[in-house]
Amino acid sequence: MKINRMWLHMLLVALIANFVESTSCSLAIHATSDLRQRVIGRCLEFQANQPDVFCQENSRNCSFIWETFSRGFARSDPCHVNGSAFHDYIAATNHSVTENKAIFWEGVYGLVHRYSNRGTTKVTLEDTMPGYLIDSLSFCGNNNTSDGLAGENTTCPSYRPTENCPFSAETVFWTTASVNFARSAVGHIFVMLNASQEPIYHKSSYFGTYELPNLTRGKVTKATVYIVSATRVSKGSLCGSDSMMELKNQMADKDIVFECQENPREVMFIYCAEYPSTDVCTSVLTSSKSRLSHYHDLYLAALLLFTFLIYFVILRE
Ligand SMILES: *[C@@H]1O[C@H](CO)[C@@H](O)[C@H](O)[C@H]1NC(C)=O
Ligand SMILES: *[C@@H]1O[C@H](CO)[C@@H](O)[C@H](O)[C@H]1NC(C)=O
Ligand SMILES: *[C@@H]1O[C@H](CO)[C@@H](O)[C@H](O)[C@H]1NC(C)=O
Ligand SMILES: *[C@@H]1O[C@H](CO)[C@@H](O)[C@H](O)[C@H]1NC(C)=O
Ligand SMILES: *[C@@H]1O[C@H](CO)[C@@H](O)[C@H](O)[C@H]1NC(C)=O
Ligand SMILES: *[C@@H]1O[C@H](CO)[C@@H](O)[C@H](O)[C@H]1NC(C)=O
Ligand SMILES: *[C@@H]1O[C@H](CO)[C@@H](O)[C@H](O)[C@H]1NC(C)=O
Ligand SMILES: CC(=O)N[C@H]1CO[C@H](CO)[C@@H](O)[C@@H]1O
Repeated sequence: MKINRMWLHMLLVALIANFVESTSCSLAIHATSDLRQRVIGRCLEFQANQPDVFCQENSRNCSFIWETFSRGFARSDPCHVNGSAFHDYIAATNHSVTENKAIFWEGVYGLVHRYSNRGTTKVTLEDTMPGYLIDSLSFCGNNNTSDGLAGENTTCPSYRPTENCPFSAETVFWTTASVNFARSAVGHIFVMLNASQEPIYHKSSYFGTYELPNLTRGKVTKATVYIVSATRVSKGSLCGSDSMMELKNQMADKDIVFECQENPREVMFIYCAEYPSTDVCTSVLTSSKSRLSHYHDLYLAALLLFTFLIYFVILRE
């Protein structure tokens, strides 16, 4: 689940193809090295950060979790991993998702995770245990190694399914995790989408294919879509697009109330902290500045009034 990174990597790969041999550590498309240590380390860290949830009695066994994960794809054909390969892993890591906090997304990897703030503001799949442990890792099976896992010098197929590689370990993992996350969503859900994707909502996206169909009717009551655009938009131009109408209808089929917001302030403040000079940010920042100077004017007026009052009191005495 890292579309922006994927593009970045493709660009990087194209740019530095000549240096591949000497810079293997920068290439995420290679199988992640020290996979076991990293998954177990993340597992310990995830639980340590939430002592109230994963207290002594409820703590999960990270070695066991690693075994359920690696067993899923060890020694298997890199492009035809069994569809139930990660069921044990999901069962071992699964937990409930806080009501009204689940946020789904497409094409906004960096922004949605800065916004969700590790599950504080909202909860993405990558903020839950099943997703957190595996986020941005690259992995696949290999029959030539002692543990059956691809080593750091092997390239693993991406999570994006292709015709020749429809069921890579990463594809099967993220589809299974996405389906499970959607089933765990309760109450008011959120969906962050990227205005530069055409169409903004696509039925064949991860969200459209694995998540939306698995939202539970009656359990999920309302959906708010946040559309993020780097340029200013006239009100309704994105929310009124055909693909949003299609999404609204699909939600209605599940009795989910649909709401759509273009460049919502709470998201744009996060976005603009990183990209202050983009077109949309200059307007967001200007409007908050003018409000500030408005307060400043009020303050000056109050100060002036106060001075006059003091002046009259002193004059009278
Ligand atoms: C944790 O799981 C591992 C692997 O399955 C097992 O060997 C170990 O005994 C378990 N530890 C505890 C404390 O249950
Ligand atoms: C790997 O080896 C196992 C056991 O020998 C075999 O069952 C499996 O088909 C092999 N997988 C691949 C992808 O060759
Ligand atoms: C996939 O795994 C399930 C459960 O382990 C098993 O019943 C099924 O036969 C497997 N399918 C294939 C094609 O190997
Ligand atoms: C995971 O947890 C959610 C919420 O508690 C539940 O709805 C779902 O059925 C669970 N899935 C599995 C595979 O245990
Ligand atoms: C939206 O997608 C475009 C094109 O892929 C990308 O350049 C941009 O960074 C994305 N926006 C966000 C907020 O991630
Ligand atoms: C495993 O080894 C065989 C024989 O040396 C080789 O043909 C094959 O490409 C290797 N597979 C991987 C995934 O490295
Ligand atoms: C990967 O390749 C590098 C450079 O060729 C080599 O030093 C290293 O031992 C290889 N690692 C593995 C696990 O084969
Ligand atoms: C209950 C339900 O609709 N499950 C669906 C979840 O998503 C997968 C993948 O699209 C479907 O195959 C299931 O039928």
